[in-house]
Amino acid sequence: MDREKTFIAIKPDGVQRGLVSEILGRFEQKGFKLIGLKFLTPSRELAEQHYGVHKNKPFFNGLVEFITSGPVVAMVWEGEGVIGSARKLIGSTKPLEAEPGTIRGDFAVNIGRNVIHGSDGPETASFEISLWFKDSELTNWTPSDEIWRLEN
Ligand code: D4T
Repeated sequence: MDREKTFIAIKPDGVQRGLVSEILGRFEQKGFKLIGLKFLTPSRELAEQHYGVHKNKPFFNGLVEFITSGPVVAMVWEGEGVIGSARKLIGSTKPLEAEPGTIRGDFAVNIGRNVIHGSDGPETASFEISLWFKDSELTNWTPSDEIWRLEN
């Protein structure tokens, strides 16, 4: 399987609730590689672009208000199958339907406060990565224990 990249964001509720280290740890422990990380309060323009596909949905304005309401941890993670695997680690969009053991299953109850975002496919991932990060903000590096996690 190809090495993929995905965009992950800890939303303002996850930051405010002190869940940053817990969430980062789950991705690290799984074995994915962090290649981009920033902490920012998104502008309205960035939020509207990020959630552009939901522009005509009734929850769009509330969603943009929420995501711009405070700091967000924006990340790019790399690894084999990372896009789908991250969605599994995150769990269902509706936290009450998310399995225990997933991030939303363990830490959320409400769809409008579901703690974390993850790209839902390869095209979305490349769109979101280029929306939130410049190429120069992504770091290519080799973790020293990589041979113990990847056969080749
Ligand atoms: P994100 O994009 O935040 O990772 O969520 P998902 O990929 O899991 O889910 P989504 O695109 O369907 O929804 C985007 C975002 O909108 C919020 N939302 C969604 C909401 O507040 N009310 C709603 O009724 C829906 C469907 C939650 C996630």
